[in-house]
Amino acid sequence: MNTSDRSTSSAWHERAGKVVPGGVSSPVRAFRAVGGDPVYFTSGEGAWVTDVDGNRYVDLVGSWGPMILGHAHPTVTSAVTDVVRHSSSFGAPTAAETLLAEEILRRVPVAERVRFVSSGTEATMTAIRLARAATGRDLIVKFVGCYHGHSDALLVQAGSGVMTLGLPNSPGVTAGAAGDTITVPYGDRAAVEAVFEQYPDRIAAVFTEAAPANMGVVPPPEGFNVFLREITAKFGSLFVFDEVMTGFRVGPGGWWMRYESGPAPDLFAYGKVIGGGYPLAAVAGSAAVMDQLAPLGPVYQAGTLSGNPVAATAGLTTLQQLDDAAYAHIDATAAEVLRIASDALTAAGVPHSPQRAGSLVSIYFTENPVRNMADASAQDEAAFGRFFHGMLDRGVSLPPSAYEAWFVSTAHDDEALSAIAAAAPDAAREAAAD
Ligand code: KE4
Repeated sequence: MNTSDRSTSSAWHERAGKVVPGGVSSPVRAFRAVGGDPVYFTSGEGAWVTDVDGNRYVDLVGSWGPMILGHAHPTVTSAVTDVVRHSSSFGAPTAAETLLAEEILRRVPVAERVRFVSSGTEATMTAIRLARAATGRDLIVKFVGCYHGHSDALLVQAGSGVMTLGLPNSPGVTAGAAGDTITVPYGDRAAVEAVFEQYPDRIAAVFTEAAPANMGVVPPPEGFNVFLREITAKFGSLFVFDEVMTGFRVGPGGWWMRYESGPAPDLFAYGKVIGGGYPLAAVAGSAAVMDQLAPLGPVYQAGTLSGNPVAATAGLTTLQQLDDAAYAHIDATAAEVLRIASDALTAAGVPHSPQRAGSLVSIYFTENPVRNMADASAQDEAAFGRFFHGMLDRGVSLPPSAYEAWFVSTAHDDEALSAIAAAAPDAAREAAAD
C-alpha cells in the first residue's frame, strides 16, 4: 500500500494556512514535530480512514482517544441521527445528560456527582476552581510533562502539543496565572513531599494524569497514585485525577477503578470516550465538593453546549457497547500493535523503549526506559519522524508526535494488524537510516 501521494492534502493545507493559524484547529495536528503537511481525511470506517487523495490508512490516532469503537460505528451513528432529527441543542436539561451521568457513576461508584462540559480543558479548569473554593487555598501542583488542557494555570511545563512545539511555558500565560502552579518531576515522591513541607497549608490540589500519556506513555510507578491520595489527604488538599485519556478506555471504570485501591481521588476529569467523538467532557467527584457548583453552590461554571444531547447520546451509546469483551480486545490489540512495532525496530537495530499503561501504548526512540519528561526529551525525535513517515507512506497513521499515545479501538481486527505488520519493517529500516 503506497500512500505517499498526498498532494490534495497539501493543497488543502496551503489554502487552510491562509485563513487558520498554522492551518489547524489544534497545534499537534500540524505535523510540525514530524515534518511535511498533515493529512486531510474525508471518511473513516472502523479502524480505517481515507484521505482526500483516496489513500486508506489504519488509524492509530482515533481522534486522540474518542474513537474507541472505531469510525462511524453504526449503533452510535444511528443513535445520533435519531437525536439530531429532533434538534441538536436546547440550552435546557435533557434526559440524555442524566442517563450518561448515571452510567458514569455506575462505572465509577466512588464518585457521586458529574458536571458536563465540552472539553477536557474545561473539565480540569473547573476542577481547579472547585479545589480552590473547597480548600480556600491557591496553589496547584502538577507534574512536568503531564497535560491537562490549555487553561492558564495548567499550561505550565505541560506535555502533549506544548512539548511537541517546544513551548514549555506558553507566552500569554501571566506570571500571576502561572505563579500559583508548582511543577515537579513526574514520579518523584521526594519532590512532592518537599512541596508539601514548603507549603503545608497552601496547596489546593495536586493534579496528575492517571497514567501520563502526553509525554508519550509513562506507566505510573507502583503505588504513586495512592501516595498522592494519601499525602493530599494528610495536608487537606484535594487530589484531582485526570482520566480524560484513560477514562473508560483502560477499563469499564477507567484507571482508578481498575488499577488502584483505597480512598478515591476527590475529583476526576473525563473526556474523549464519554463524548463518543462529539464535544463532551466532565468533572466528577464527591457530592461534598461537586455540590459547590452553581446553581447549588457558589462556584460558578457554565457552558452553552455543556451536556449537549447529541454528544451525551453518542457518549452513552459508546459506553453501552463497551463490555468486558470489548476491553479485553482493546488490551490485547494495543499489546499486539506495540509488539509488532517494537519487533520491527529491534530487527532494524533502532534503539527504542516500548511502553504501555493499560491499553495506552507508545514507543520512545531511546533505549532507556522513560520515567519522566527529562527521560522522554532525550529521545531521538528525528528517528521517530522517519518511522512516522515510513508508516504513513505505507498506510498506517500514527500520532504525529513522539510525545503522544497510540490508540486502538474495538474495530482494530486482524486485517488492521496485518497492515501494520506489513508496514513496520520498512518503516523501521527508514528510522534506522540517519
Ligand atoms: P481537550 O481540551 O483537548 O478536550 O482535553 C485536554 C486534555 C486533558 N487531559 C488530558 C490527560 C489530555 O490528554 C487532554 C487532551 N489530550 C490531547 C492529546 N494528547 C488532545 C489532542 C490535541 O490537543 O489536539
